[in-house]
Amino acid sequence: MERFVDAHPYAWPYNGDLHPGNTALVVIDMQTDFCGEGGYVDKMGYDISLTRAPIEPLKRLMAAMRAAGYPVMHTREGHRPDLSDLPANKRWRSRQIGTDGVGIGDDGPCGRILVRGEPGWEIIPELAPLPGEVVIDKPGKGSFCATDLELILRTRGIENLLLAGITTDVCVHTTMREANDRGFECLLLSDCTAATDRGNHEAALKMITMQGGVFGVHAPSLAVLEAIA
Ligand code: C5J
Repeated sequence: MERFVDAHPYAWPYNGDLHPGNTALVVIDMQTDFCGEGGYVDKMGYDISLTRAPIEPLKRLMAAMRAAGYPVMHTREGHRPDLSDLPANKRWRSRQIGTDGVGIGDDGPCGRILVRGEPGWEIIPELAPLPGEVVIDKPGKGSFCATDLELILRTRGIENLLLAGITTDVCVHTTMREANDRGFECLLLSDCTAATDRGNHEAALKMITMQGGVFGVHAPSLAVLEAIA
């Protein structure tokens, strides 16, 4: 049976082959550092109500996808405590934002910023992975760079990716582009993603719709819930 999500700019997936055996939800970087009080994004001075907006729709979507048997995977951006995987330019840039010169790897209100094992680096409790769910630790913005995500997806026969999380214009878009280039059929969830700037979120959605869906499609979670019901 063919199954499609009502998405933009085309009904997704392109071939109507959508089932729990070939489709995964990837929830990107829903960590305190990106949406919690005292985390990296908060400390940089951005409005965390924007990056917290996906939490409720994501909770509903994750519950429905788990109930329907779809795999749910998670990513966390972060660095080794010795910072051996933190490029010097990434650290330098992160120290330019805000007033205190504190950036990635330095002490902040939620522990060392974006360092693995620190409180700010943890996925927020509302969206915590269930035991057995795949969690990918990534040092960069994309989820495929320097990780075993592609190997895990290929091993499980995953062809379609539903992408959620934060931020739309940075880690979610980078992951979508990486996945698209690897041949995965991608859908970005418009209400389960957010950016630190509303305009960037909208622009990131628009970019997807160019050239007939240059990286895939976007759709609200309701459209996915209807398709998998
Ligand atoms: C950023 C992310 N924005 N998860 N990371 O630095 O989008």
